[in-house]
Amino acid sequence: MGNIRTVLAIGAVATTVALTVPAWAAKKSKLDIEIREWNITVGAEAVPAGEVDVSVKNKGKEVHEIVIMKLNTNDAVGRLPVDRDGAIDEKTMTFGKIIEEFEGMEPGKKDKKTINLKPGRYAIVCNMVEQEKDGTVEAHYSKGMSAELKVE
Ligand SMILES: [Cu+2]
Repeated sequence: MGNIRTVLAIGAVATTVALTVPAWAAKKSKLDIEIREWNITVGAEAVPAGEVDVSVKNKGKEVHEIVIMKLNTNDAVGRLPVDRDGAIDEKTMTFGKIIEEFEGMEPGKKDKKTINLKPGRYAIVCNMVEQEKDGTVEAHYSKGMSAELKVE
C-alpha cells in the first residue's frame, strides 16, 4: 500500500502549492537599466525567469540603444565577435539570440517593456555605431557598453 500513500501525499503537496501561488498571480519582476557614455548599469545581477518589466533610461549625452540577447554557455559578454567597426553584426551573429531591443534612445529618454525571459545568461549591449566628422568610427559596444544579466 506504500505506493498509494505516496501518490496521495504528492497530490496534497501539489494542491497546497497551487493554492499558494496560482499561475495567474505570478509576480512580475523589475529591472532597471541605465545607459550613458560608455557603460550600462543593470539594477540586478539576476532576476527570476518569467515576466520582467524592463525600464531603460538614457542618462548620457548621446543617442544609445539597448539590445538584450540570450547567450550560449561559453559566450563572454565583453568579448563577443564583432565586425570591422567593432560592433556586433546582428544579422550574421552565430552566438546567442536577440530577445528585445530599445532603439534610438535619445538623451533623457525613458522606455519600458515587459519581456518574458527564460533561464540563462544574457548580454545587455548598446550596439550603436557612429561616424564622427573626421571619419572615425565609434562602436559603442567596443567602448564598453555591455553588461551581463542572469535569469534563474
Ligand atoms: Cu551607446
